[in-house]
Amino acid sequence: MTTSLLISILVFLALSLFGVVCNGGQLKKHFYEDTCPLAEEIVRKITWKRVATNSSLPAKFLRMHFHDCFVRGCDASILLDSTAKNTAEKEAVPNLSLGGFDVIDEIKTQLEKTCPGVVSCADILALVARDSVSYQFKNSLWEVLTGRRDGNISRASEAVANIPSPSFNFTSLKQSFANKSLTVHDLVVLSGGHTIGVGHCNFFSSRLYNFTGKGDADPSLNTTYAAFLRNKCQSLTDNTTTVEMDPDSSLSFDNYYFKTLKLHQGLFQSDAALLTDKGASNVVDELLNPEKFFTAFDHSMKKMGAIEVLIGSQGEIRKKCNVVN
Ligand code: HEM
Ligand SMILES: *[C@@H]1O[C@H](CO)[C@@H](O)[C@H](O)[C@H]1NC(C)=O
Ligand SMILES: *[C@@H]1O[C@H](CO)[C@@H](O)[C@H](O)[C@H]1NC(C)=O
Ligand SMILES: *[C@@H]1O[C@H](CO)[C@@H](O)[C@H](O)[C@H]1NC(C)=O
Ligand SMILES: *[C@@H]1O[C@H](CO)[C@@H](O)[C@H](O)[C@H]1NC(C)=O
Ligand SMILES: *[C@@H]1O[C@H](CO)[C@@H](O)[C@H](O)[C@H]1NC(C)=O
Ligand SMILES: *[C@@H]1O[C@H](CO)[C@@H](O)[C@H](O)[C@H]1NC(C)=O
Ligand SMILES: *[C@@H]1O[C@H](CO)[C@@H](O)[C@H](O)[C@H]1NC(C)=O
Ligand SMILES: CC(=O)N[C@H]1CO[C@H](CO)[C@@H](O)[C@@H]1O
Repeated sequence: MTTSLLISILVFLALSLFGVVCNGGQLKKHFYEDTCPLAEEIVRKITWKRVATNSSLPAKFLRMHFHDCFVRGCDASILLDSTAKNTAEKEAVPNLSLGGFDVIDEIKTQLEKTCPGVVSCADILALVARDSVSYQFKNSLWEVLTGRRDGNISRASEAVANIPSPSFNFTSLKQSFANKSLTVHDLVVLSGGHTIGVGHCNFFSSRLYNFTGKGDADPSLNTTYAAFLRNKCQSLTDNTTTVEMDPDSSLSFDNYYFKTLKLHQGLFQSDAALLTDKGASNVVDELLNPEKFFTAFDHSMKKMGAIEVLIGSQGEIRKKCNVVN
């Protein structure tokens, strides 16, 4: 083999590896530049208008995008309604308290007027997640590549199988993320999404009242904070009360989540679990620096937004986001 051939092969391998590691597969920047130039602006305008009057929406959309990507990839399967024959993802227990579907519908209706049949619901959701969270900064917090296409299958059972549970330990969390080609670094960074939004009592109340079945509390939970939470969540069965995941800063996207983790005030076992592994806990320490957190969040969101995406002629462009064509 000639040296130059060997060099070309090495360069090719290095470039492919770079491509896989550094971007979202075959998604692109501004995929709709020619086919629907106003697409991203329309999404942002409507999202910002709605977030301006409803501050709980950014958390809803960030979580919705995560749930979409973890089940059959980011293909808007989370937006599909159940049918007579099929129970859809959005009915699955982990999906409890999803919301904001009406905003997606408003955006889709406008996009179908402007450029019919062009912009996928999967891209709309990825953009809305970014734009809703970014409203606070009037600037895009992370880059969203586009070109996703919509799937036509949505099963509640797959949501249950793929979405990590708040009672997961570190090993199970790591496995769940690895199954989506996400690293421990991504796991810790993306858990930072819990800097906004709320959790229902029943997802963590065993930590307050009956951790090992002996009427005890989780010893890894800050005792002062546990007392505060017991005051909010008065019983093991309370499934209506909600608590801010990042106390006093649950409407602000920042890195305080990692500060609360260090005070042993992570709300779920899955939050507290990030301190139980040396590697993960080192990442927590690194993300106490806000600049590092924002940079890392951009990078990990791009990876999450590229999980098992449909591209090219795969899937379809739905006409309405809640039903297949
Ligand atoms: C690491 C594994 C994760 C687990 C076990 C988990 C679990 C949960 C649970 C149980 C809730 C509360 C839902 C409720 O009571 O209504 C929640 C809320 C939330 N999660 Fe996660 N989550 C995880 C990762 C993520 C990721 C990767 C993101 C996004 C990057 C995210 C974003 C959110 C947001 C924004 C909320 C608040 C939703 C709202 O206010 O309605 N989570 N999560
Ligand atoms: C804000 O949006 C959420 C999710 O759709 C909804 O449950 C809530 O009622 C809305 N709040 C207001 C004030 O419109
Ligand atoms: C791993 O992902 C595949 C799809 O990519 C899914 O079918 C499977 O249930 C997942 N397993 C776990 C343990 O999350
Ligand atoms: C983590 O949870 C899994 C599943 O419940 C269990 O099999 C495993 O033993 C746990 N690992 C540790 C280190 O506790
Ligand atoms: C606590 O857990 C144990 C073992 O699972 C159970 O027998 C007991 O009834 C629980 N206590 C309450 C108050 O639910
Ligand atoms: C909350 O718990 C009650 C009583 O156990 C149950 O009937 C209801 O379906 C639950 N609600 C939700 C939203 O899970
Ligand atoms: C528990 O939280 C309080 C603030 O509420 C903090 O002062 C204390 O250091 C925390 N304890 C631990 C062990 O992190
Ligand atoms: C789902 O989409 C695929 C193309 O991605 C198509 O072959 C299949 O017929 C569709 N199934 C349904 C039920 O629409
Ligand atoms: C928004 C939505 O569809 N939520 C559903 C989540 O799942 C429960 C059942 O566990 C349904 O009752 C909700 O309607």
